[in-house]
Amino acid sequence: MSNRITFLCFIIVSLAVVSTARSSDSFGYVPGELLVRFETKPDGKQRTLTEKNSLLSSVTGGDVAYTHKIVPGLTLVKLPKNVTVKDALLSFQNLDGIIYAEPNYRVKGLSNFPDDPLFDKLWGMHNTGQVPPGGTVNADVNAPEGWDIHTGRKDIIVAVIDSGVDYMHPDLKDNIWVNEAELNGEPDVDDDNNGYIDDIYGYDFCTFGGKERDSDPMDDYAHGTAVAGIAGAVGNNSEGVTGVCWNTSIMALKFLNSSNAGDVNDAISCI
Ligand SMILES: [Ca+2]
Ligand SMILES: [Ca+2]
Ligand SMILES: [Ca+2]
Ligand SMILES: [Ca+2]
Repeated sequence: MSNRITFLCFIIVSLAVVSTARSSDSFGYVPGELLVRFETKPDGKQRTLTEKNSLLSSVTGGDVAYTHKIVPGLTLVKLPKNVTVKDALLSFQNLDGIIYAEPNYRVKGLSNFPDDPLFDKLWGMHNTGQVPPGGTVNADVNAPEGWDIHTGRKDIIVAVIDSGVDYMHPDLKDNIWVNEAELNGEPDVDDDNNGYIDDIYGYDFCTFGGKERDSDPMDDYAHGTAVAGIAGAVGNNSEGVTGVCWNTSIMALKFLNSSNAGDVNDAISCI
């Protein structure tokens, strides 16, 4: 079970990395501006404004518009109208007297926080040190960063192979996979001809301790439901928690019995 949770974590971490890369592409940078850091002079002093502008005029030109105090020599440079950021970067980066130059990148604050009332308990998604008090800030999967890009898709089915799933749970029912052919079909008939009769929400493959297989994967141990919630509790629905995916289709496949015991053969059958 923990392997599956880890796998989900990897997915969302990957999403967050993609998110960062895409952000700088899609938001871009402020045209006509560069952040330029000037070297300290050999005598240990900073260049004067005139000296800085003079250095800039030796290449593309430009004017120092703002001097930061927190980083010695760091300035905002406004470029002449006919000079692109790209061209100025090439010139400035190879110029003696300049430590570095970079675009004035636009950035965007995280906005996609769900309204689920228990979201603040989910430190694995977004850790502000809230649980337990004094927890490690940002020891999490950066879920909000991922949600700025994507919150999931109904057409991607997530199979939860566990003790079953409470497919009636108020914070899961809208994200449960449904086999429409069986839902609208005949009882005791394999309507979609897939080898399983009445597999509406998934299937119960558990035979442990002499139990019979059947079409109802309702959770009777509560572990599979918790796993399903991590993967795909409905997000931003003002209810309970949220899953890594706000929207998804969870297929309930049961192989563990009501005492959380099962066997490998039944687990394979779920797959
Ligand atoms: Ca984080
Ligand atoms: Ca069927
Ligand atoms: Ca049927
Ligand atoms: Ca929810």
